[in-house]
Amino acid sequence: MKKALITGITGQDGSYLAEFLLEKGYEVHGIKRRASLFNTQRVDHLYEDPHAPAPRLKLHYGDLTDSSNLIRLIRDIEPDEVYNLGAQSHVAVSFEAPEYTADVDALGTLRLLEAIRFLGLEGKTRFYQASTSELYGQVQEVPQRETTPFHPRSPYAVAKMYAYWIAVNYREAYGIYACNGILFNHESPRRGETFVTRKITRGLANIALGLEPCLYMGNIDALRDWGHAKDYVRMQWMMLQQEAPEDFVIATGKQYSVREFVTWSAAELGLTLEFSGTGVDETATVVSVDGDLAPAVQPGDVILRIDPRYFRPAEVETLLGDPSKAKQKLGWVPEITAQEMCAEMVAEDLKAARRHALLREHGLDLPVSQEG
Ligand code: NDP
Ligand code: GDR
Repeated sequence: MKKALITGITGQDGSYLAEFLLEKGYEVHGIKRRASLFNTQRVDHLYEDPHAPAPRLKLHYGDLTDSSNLIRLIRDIEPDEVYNLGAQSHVAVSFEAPEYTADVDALGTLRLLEAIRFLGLEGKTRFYQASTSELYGQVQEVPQRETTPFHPRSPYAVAKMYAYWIAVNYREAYGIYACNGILFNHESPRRGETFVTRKITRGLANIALGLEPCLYMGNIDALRDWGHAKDYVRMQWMMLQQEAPEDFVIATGKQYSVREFVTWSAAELGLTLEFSGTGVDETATVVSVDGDLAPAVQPGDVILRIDPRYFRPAEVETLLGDPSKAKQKLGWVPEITAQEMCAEMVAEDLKAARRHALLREHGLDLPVSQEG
């Protein structure tokens, strides 16, 4: 039985990848962080009682800032594959916590590679690095492919650039089978609530049921190439099954604006919007309401405003990937469109909003947070 170790198993991608590898018959080990509240919601459905005869999912406490912990885990597990998905992954937060982001995202990657080398596992353990389209930042070529020069635009992207190159370096210097997946934005109903797509689907579902009055957004002109996390974790595994390690761009090759994503999400709730004004004065007003999914909304309601607090000190305005290499060499093509993904996300967030509304009806209210 092959063994995989996933850092970031409690995150969006980690949870889908764990499901995928368990289905493939792997023994899956994951690193979770100690927190004062439970933080394993995304993998709880995969949980197996550790007292069961042979559980195939095992979670270990650890942290990418702790070398001795990483060395001990890799020594004990001797994984065939390490998927380094753990990161402080929020671009805007990286401007607030640049040093911590560098420690986890850049040096954390080095610590894992050093552990593999130090333990003499170069010939056994294959390494996947969660690289990112944020490396392209201020884009030098459209669409972006494996050979496009990097110009990172945030402390997150600069840290990920170090991680990218240290993975390449350990491949060249020590022969470690290390691959970078340069993944463009990918989302799902498990996406963190402060990333833009989830903020929109969750916010509009809450507005539909009267739990929030208005969505406050940053730069809705930003253009992204959005795929579904389920499609993207399949590719993370495929990359490590090749004879020789290589880096791949993973994207859909289609680009939409944040404003378009808002329009699709509203349409899923039966709402037609009109955007008016420019810059910080732009708003979205409801023009018509079809069906009964948004009982709390009336035509004329302003449900989106711009709040400059969500602008970033340096913005990545546009990203569009070219996944041709992944298609040609690995036969990978994304199966879920951005619109289908948006519909799935809205449907899930509407269910959550209904649960919340029901609690409120019974006097058991919870606060609704809208940071991000
Ligand atoms: P998430 O933010 O959902 O998950 C990040 C994971 O990393 C969580 O499990 C988190 O733990 C863990 N983590 C954070 N800090 C540490 C630390 N110090 N030590 C150990 N673990 C830590 O990210 P995604 O699942 O969306 O992304 C996975 C990876 O892919 C990340 O590296 C991200 O930067 C990268 N990426 C993501 C893209 C996307 O569009 N989703 C695109 C390109 C790259 P906890 O649950 O406790 O917070
Ligand atoms: P990104 O994702 O920065 O691309 O990083 P995010 O969803 O946070 O932002 C996408 C774009 O939307 C704009 N935007 C807003 N973003 C947020 N979060 N909140 C808002 O209110 C808002 N309004 C507009 C942003 O300015 C940006 O242009 C994600 C992360 O998953 C990274 O870890 C990953 O590496 C990259 O995708 C690829």
